[in-house]
Amino acid sequence: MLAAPNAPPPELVAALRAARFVAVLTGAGVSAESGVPTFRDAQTGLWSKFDPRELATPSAFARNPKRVWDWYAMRRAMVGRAAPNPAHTALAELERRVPEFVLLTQNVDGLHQRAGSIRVVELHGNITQVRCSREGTRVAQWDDSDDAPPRCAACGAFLRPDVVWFEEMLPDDALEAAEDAATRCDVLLVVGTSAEVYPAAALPAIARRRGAQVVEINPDTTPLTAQADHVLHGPAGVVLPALVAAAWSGSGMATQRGYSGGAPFLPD
Ligand code: BV8
Repeated sequence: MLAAPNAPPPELVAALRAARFVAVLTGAGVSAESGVPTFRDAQTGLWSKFDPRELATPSAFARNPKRVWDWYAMRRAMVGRAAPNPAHTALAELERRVPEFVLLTQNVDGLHQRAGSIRVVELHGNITQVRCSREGTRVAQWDDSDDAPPRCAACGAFLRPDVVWFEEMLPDDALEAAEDAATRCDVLLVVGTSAEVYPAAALPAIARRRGAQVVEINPDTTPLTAQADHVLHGPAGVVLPALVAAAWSGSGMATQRGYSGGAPFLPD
């Protein structure tokens, strides 16, 4: 039973309120409370049932395109049934409270955007999107008939999920935005990730080297725990709303991006 965490440390609350640029790195744990299984959870994790090498690599798709397509179709349906949870909502709220913000996610479920987050960088793509496996062009419509995977209307090649598979490079613009955020942020929140998949797992060390405060939010320990400046052990859906509320509720004026110094913006 995940105990309610203690109140966030006051020095962290102060750092968050004073931050000019807050960056957030999320993993599957932030969607766990939405019923989307994580990867590594021993029982419920996707990787406890399926071998990533057999499903999330270009060679797996080449070997058995139908198996890979069906697996992603199953996950796409699961994500379609899920809804953002209070962790997603709190991050959308945080974005509205700080002068500069970016959310770097390893998740392909699109739940951050559905919760109202705007500045989201999808490091590993988005499972609700599909593209031609040869030309790379995204397609909006495709029929999920049993002759899976469907083929590209232009060149006849198989369509594939618009995600980054293992042994595939991340999109340049996403990687650039991530490295820029890690080097310029004052605070980096690392939420719900086991910090084992690279290059995403290298971002906290970059931020720390540049003097940012690194905060881990996770019920368990990870390879990052020992290096983090603050560790909040608990479920993101409980810890994040508490942290945002502690930083901005009842404490008078809060900054609001685009806030132009008129009548003070009072938190609701
Ligand atoms: C690449 C999309 C060049 C698809 C994904 C350096 C060292 C070692 C290996 C490498 C290296 N550099 C590159 C590699 C290889 C590889 C890699 O990192 N391998 C790992 C396994 C060691 N990286 C790559 O292949 C990358 N590409 O490097 O290209 C190249 C070219 C040729 C050959 C080599 C390299 C591409 C990586 C992206 C792969 N695509 N996803 C899909 O989704 O199907 S990765 C996928 O798995 C996710 O996106 C995510 O990144 C990762 C899962 O991690 P998490 O999200 O953290 O989830 P996990 O379940 O592990 O953990 C959940 C956490 O949440 C836990 O800590 C748990 O305690 C916590 N939690 C649970 N409940 C809650 C919670 N937290 C808060 N609240 C809760 N309620």
